[in-house]
Amino acid sequence: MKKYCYGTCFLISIAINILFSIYLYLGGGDRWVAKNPDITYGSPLTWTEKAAEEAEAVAAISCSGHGIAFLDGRISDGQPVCECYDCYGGTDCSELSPGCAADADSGDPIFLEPFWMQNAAASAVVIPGWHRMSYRYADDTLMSTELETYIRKLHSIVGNAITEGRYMVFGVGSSQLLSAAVYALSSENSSSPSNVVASIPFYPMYKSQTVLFNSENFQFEGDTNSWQSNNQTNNTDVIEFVTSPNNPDGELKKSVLGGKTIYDHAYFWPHFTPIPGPSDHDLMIFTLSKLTGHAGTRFGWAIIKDKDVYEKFLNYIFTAYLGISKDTQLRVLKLLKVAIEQDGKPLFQFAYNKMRDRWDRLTSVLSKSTRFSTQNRHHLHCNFFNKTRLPSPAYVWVKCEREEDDDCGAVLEAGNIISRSGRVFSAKDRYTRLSLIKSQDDFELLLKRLTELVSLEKNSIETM
Ligand SMILES: Cc1ncc(COP(=O)(O)O)c(C=O)c1O
Ligand SMILES: *[C@@H]1O[C@H](CO)[C@@H](O)[C@H](O)[C@H]1NC(C)=O
Ligand SMILES: *[C@@H]1O[C@H](CO)[C@@H](O)[C@H](O)[C@H]1NC(C)=O
Ligand SMILES: *[C@@H]1O[C@H](CO)[C@@H](O)[C@H](O)[C@H]1NC(C)=O
Ligand SMILES: CC(=O)N[C@H]1CO[C@H](CO)[C@@H](O)[C@@H]1O
Repeated sequence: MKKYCYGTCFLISIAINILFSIYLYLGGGDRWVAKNPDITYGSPLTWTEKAAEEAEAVAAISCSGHGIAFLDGRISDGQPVCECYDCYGGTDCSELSPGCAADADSGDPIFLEPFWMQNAAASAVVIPGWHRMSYRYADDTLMSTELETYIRKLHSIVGNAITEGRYMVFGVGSSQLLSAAVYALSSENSSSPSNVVASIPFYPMYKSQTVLFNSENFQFEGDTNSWQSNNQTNNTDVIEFVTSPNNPDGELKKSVLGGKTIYDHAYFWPHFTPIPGPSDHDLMIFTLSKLTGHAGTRFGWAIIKDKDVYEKFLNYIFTAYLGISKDTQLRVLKLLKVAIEQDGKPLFQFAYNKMRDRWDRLTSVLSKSTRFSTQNRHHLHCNFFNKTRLPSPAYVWVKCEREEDDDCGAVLEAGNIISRSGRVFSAKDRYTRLSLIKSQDDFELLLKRLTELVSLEKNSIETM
């Protein structure tokens, strides 16, 4: 009996192996090898194996959840060291320094890091040594057509911008496109420069770039509303920046002057605001930085209606920079493929939940305060989530209510919180900005310090 079985079982086993091999050979095994339907893999990995091992080895270095090791980080004992988040130290980032200040200053979008760790397999990309060495793509452009297609797809899924029949230009972050836009909208050879304006409080880069480029064709003129009230003639040439939602206060804004306008939509994503409908302006600028959180990748895009303006954009990007990195474009393509999975639900739900949770916890702390107030938030219908919801802006625009607290940043600093003062945004120092888009550790520490500050208020009332 036993011998009989050995023989038959052996034959059956061989038969199964043969059938399985034929199945794999015919491509049926792809579903085990990769989920990506675009690409079929026939043979085992050869030259990517070492790179993959290297990438996984560095990702496996434990930094206690309070830091990350990177392949291009500083090396110690032959391997990259942990780079710890603020206030954490030690070789594995496990030591929290007591009394460390909560730094809510920068707009570094680290809050999305956990999403990309959860989507590690889908978002990793391998770059061969010979990847796109040319200045140009095969169609003789500086921009990936495939990437452009994905950006248009993304906007149509989110419903936040009209892209049909519009031109698109890529830039090194949206920062490069902001200055390209001023150049493209300014009047050449005119007797007086175009006036660049923005509504206070505004993102300071508009002013600093315009000042830095110091052109004969444009100059920074300050606040839109005071410009409007002081300049009553119609024949002056103005370029208006409209940031919507606004940095620092999160407000959805519209053009005041209705002339040449640059819509900066860096934060016009469901993470931060209800999407009431698609933006349909002549010139709209978006950035990867606040969409997927990859500020370090330096990628942004402009959506342009007018052909002449588009050509001036291309001229600017070509003449000043010869286009943007092809490596960046490959990486962005991979990230956007993940972003549009399941019609964007995983990414946008993650980002919105995170922002909403932070706002809920923050407003619960600040509701006990009479000393600090924040911007008002109003319910709006969000087409993307198909529900009415509050905005959950990237920043809290804090106002110090006490007469004597006219330097709100200094008040927070005394409470061991670093913020960005109103003056940076050409506003009053009675206001200051707190970032809610940094790491979870940064947020937890910020909340702890704010709670301490607010409880001091209560004690002082009780002792009065
Ligand atoms: C309103 C606004 N626009 C543009 C940018 C620039 O972003 P990036 O150059 O990373 O695209 C920022 C960055 O914080 C911003 O807040
Ligand atoms: C501006 O002047 C330069 C040189 O005089 C000329 O080549 C260019 O075409 C002019 N541009 C416009 C928009 O008139
Ligand atoms: C500006 O132009 C508009 C329409 O062209 C006109 O209605 C308005 O009165 C003008 N304003 C001034 C101050 O000239
Ligand atoms: C949006 O929600 C409403 C009610 O909540 C529902 O009737 C409607 O079908 C939904 N629309 C879409 C496009 O899902
Ligand atoms: C041309 C003109 O009248 N420009 C004035 C517009 O208003 C600003 C103040 O906001 C003045 O400084 C300009 O001289």
